Amino acid sequence: MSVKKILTEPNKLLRLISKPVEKVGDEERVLMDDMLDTMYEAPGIGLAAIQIGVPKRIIVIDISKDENKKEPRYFVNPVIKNKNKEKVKYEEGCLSVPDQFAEIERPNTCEVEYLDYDGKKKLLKADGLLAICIQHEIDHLEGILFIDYLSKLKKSMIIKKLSKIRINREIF
Ligand code: GNR
Ligand code: NI
Repeated sequence: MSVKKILTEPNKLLRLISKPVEKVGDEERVLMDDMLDTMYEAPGIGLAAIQIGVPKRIIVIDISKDENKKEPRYFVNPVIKNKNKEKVKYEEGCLSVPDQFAEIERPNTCEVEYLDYDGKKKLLKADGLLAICIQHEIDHLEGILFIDYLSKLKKSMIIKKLSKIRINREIF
C-alpha cells in the first residue's frame, strides 16, 4: 500500500484514453489499493488510475462521510448503460485540477456495468453524489476533465492559473 503522486493539468497523460483491463489479477489489486491510499490521503471521493499515471480503465470511489466507516468501491472496465434524461447541477472539483470548482450538469442517475475487486461482473444503479462521481471518473478514462464542459474562456483561465502555479513550484 502506498500513496502515489497525483498528476495535474496541464499534463498530457491526463488526456490519454485508458486501456481495458484483460484480467483482474494481483497487479490490478495492488494498483487499486494504491489508488485508494492516494485518494484517502488527498483527500478525495474518487480517483481514476490515469491520475497516478496508469492508463488502465480502473476507478475507485468512496463517498462515505464517516472516516471510521470506509466504504471503498472498485470499478474495473466500467461502462455506463443507462443515463437519465433528467440532469442535475453539482459543484465539481478534481484532484487533477487543484483548487478549482465549477457547476457541472450531468444525468442525475445512471447504471454502470463493471468488474469488481475480484473480477466479478456487477451492475449498479447509482444516484446522487455516487452517480455524479462515477460519471466524473469515467470521463477521466476518456481523457476528459470537468473543465472541458466550461466555456473556452473559463477553461483557459483555469489552465492559465494552473500553469502559473506549476512554474512557481519549479522555481521555489
Ligand atoms: O474528490 C473529488 N470530489 C468531487 C466532487 C464533485 C464531483 C466530483 C468529484 S471527484 C473528486 C476526486 C477526483 O478528482 N476524481 O477524479
Ligand atoms: Ni477528477
